[in-house]
Amino acid sequence: MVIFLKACSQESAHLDVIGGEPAAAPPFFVALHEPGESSPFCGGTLIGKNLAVTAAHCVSNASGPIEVWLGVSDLKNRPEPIRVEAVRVHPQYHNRRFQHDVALLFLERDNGNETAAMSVKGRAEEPLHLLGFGNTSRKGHTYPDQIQSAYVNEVPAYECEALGGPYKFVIGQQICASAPLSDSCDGDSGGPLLLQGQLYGIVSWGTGCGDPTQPGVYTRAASYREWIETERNARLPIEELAYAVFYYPLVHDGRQFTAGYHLWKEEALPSQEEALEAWTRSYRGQEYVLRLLKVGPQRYRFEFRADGKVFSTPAPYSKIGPG
Ligand code: 4AZ
Repeated sequence: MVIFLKACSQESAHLDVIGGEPAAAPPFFVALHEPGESSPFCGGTLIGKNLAVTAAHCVSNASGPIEVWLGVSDLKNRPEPIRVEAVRVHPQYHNRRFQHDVALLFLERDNGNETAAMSVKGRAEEPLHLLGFGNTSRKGHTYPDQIQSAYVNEVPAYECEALGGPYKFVIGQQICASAPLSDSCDGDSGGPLLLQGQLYGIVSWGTGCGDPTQPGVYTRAASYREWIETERNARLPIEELAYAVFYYPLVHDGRQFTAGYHLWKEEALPSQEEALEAWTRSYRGQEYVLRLLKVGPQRYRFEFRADGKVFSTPAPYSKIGPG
């Protein structure tokens, strides 16, 4: 992250988050590193149980295992590393245009750290908060031990596109942001851009660092909510998948549970009364049956039949509706 302090200048006066004050990392800040290394190569954000989001370009060429530190503020005082069990890079990630620069990290554990909510806002009317251990110098390479924090402002998409060059590939699923004295830089990639404490963007790229006429570009987190749910569900154990059919909008393609997605998209979740009956639907020529069984007052069990198999949730659930 590049932050220019102009001693005694008027410009620095309104950048109240800097001034050499070290920041504290929120518990959901994720620092990616190679096992045995003492400094991170990218940032990320914990967004769910054992689940972090980062930039695709951080992990798409990974040649070995990756570990993370959660909530690390000072690299001289690092918490126990956590192993990344699996990486999922967005299938449309374009490594030259930097579009869909998003990837998921499935962690071995998350220590119960607080997770970041994903912002649903489409436009930031207030400054966006950047956090990272990236390069702090515009020309050279200086990497801090203490996490850096700065604020940048969203630049309208049309202005950003009009800059031409690589910026002409900026799409709606991206955010451009700049500030007179602050920017993200190498090493900040994958890390959070927060709006009101919620995940709004993911550090992706920019032309150089610290030139306010060349904004930083961020992956728009809200554009990937569906994809993230799909991937999250794809890793659920099979007994939980029937439950997921009802609770999440998407289920992993290529498995019989694609039917669940169809149901969710095309139909409202059935009311309690209707849901007590089984109903049959056909999806891509395949029939499936969904049943919601009432097993007590406000207690339900889900059953899902497809491909001649029956899956049932192991325990009754008391909640009906999107989780
Ligand atoms: C990078 O190399 C990088 N100024 C990240 C952000 C920006 C530039 C470069 C934005 O990872």
